[in-house]
Amino acid sequence: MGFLQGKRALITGIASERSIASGIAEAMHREGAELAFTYQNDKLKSRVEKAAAEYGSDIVLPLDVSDDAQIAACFEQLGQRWNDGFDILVHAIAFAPREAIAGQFLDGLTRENFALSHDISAYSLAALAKAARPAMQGRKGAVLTLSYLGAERALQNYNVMGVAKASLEATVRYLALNLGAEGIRVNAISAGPIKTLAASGIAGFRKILGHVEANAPLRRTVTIEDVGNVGAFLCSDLAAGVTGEVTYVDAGYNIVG
Ligand code: 0WD
Repeated sequence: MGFLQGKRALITGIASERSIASGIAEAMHREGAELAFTYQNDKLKSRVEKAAAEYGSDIVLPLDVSDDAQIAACFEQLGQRWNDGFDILVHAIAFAPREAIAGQFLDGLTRENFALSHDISAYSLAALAKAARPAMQGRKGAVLTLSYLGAERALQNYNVMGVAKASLEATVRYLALNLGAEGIRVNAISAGPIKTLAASGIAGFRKILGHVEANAPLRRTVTIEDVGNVGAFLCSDLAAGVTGEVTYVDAGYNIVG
């Protein structure tokens, strides 16, 4: 029996089969969880429907996190399918305008770029947790999000996304404090670089992959399977004593100088 048997998980952020959310879905499905999915826009709808079908799910809901009405509608529709609640919320969403994640921090900085990056990449975690909260009562719930080393260190090109990830990690801690009394845990995985659609927007990304391969203690980059397995664990009762944490899944890169 898988360690997520009997759990229901809502997975956001699938944009392709290379998405980190796809790796998390795969691991959660393997461990016995029942899955539901969201897609950002019509362009992604059929792709997410196909992924859902592979996991035996026909719960596929639209969700652009920049729109409050869509957030409300998503959880309302989910409640019609899972009317006695659900256990796991996976937030695998981030966005920054391309010009803001290339070159010098100040060159791509505008009030609009800063606000948009924080809105989609950090505020959305709190907004989704707030909307999910009523349905996660009394079930040992777990919320998981994805961060990156740029939250802690000033990395070339990552720029405003690093500032948004710092906000995301602080949001994890405040959510954990707020929701702990309700038995809901909130954690982040800080993943090493993985070639996905979002990552290809970051200038110099290939160079970063090579640098990690050469310098990480494990001398390799991580895969979406590596991240998926740890994500499944963190959202399971095996991790019942862990909340408010940022867990690195990066082949050890963050510990080297
Ligand atoms: O190296 C990497 N790939 C790392 C990614 C290292 C460490 C962390 N992460 C994080 C990302 O910052 C993000 O938070 O992992 C999370 C998932 O990213 P991913 O799997 O690397 O990227 P991708 O497959 O592109 O999925 C992210 C998706 C978007 O894809 P695109 O590329 O189309 O922007 O986030 C979704 C969207 O589908 N997304 C939204 N969903 C709902 N509403 C929105 C939105 N407004 N904006 C983006």
